[in-house]
Amino acid sequence: MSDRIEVLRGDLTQQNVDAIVNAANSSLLGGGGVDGAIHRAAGPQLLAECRQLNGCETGEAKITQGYNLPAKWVIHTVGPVWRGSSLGRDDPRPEDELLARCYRNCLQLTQEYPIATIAFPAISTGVYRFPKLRAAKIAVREVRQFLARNSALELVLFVCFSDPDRSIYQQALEGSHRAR
Ligand code: AR6
Repeated sequence: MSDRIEVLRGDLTQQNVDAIVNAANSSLLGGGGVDGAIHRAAGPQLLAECRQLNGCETGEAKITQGYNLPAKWVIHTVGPVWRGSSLGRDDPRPEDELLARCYRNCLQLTQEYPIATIAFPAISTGVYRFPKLRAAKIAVREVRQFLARNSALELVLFVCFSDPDRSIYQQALEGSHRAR
């Protein structure tokens, strides 16, 4: 495994990193899941800043301060709603590229701001129903590709909310290792 990728079970809002990523919706005005947890932990100033951003398209990313969070920055991205079958077969789907763009655009912002450490949740895999292993493979592929080109980013954390979710990321990491 790359030294610069770690998987852990935990609460994203408690991570001591430069930036955490929010799995938001296109309004950027809060919601449930990890989005709700981030807004609760960051405090009302986060919502006030988000109101200035005029929303965000699926696959795009926008940055705010972290306010009461340990993280200095929050990168808000909007994952795709999974519209494929519940089996999540391997045929390519438009949602795959949209999810990949979320990771790429969040990672790109680390080059434009003083961000050396970043923590991601499993974007789109909750309310938006993206199949979890499929999403983890896309996340791992995009992060590996970015790290291969960018030495400034020191650490990428995948923060999972449960042990089964953590195992899925381990599987995705091991699979991508074998494929290289
Ligand atoms: N730390 C880490 N992971 C978490 C946390 C947490 N505190 N809370 C939830 N997760 P979701 P989505 C995991 O539904 O699918 C919101 O209402 C969760 O177990 O938060 O992208 C937004 O406003 C799951 O694995 O995001 C949007 O409307 C992952 O985070 C919509 O949900 C993502 O689940 C976005 O849906």
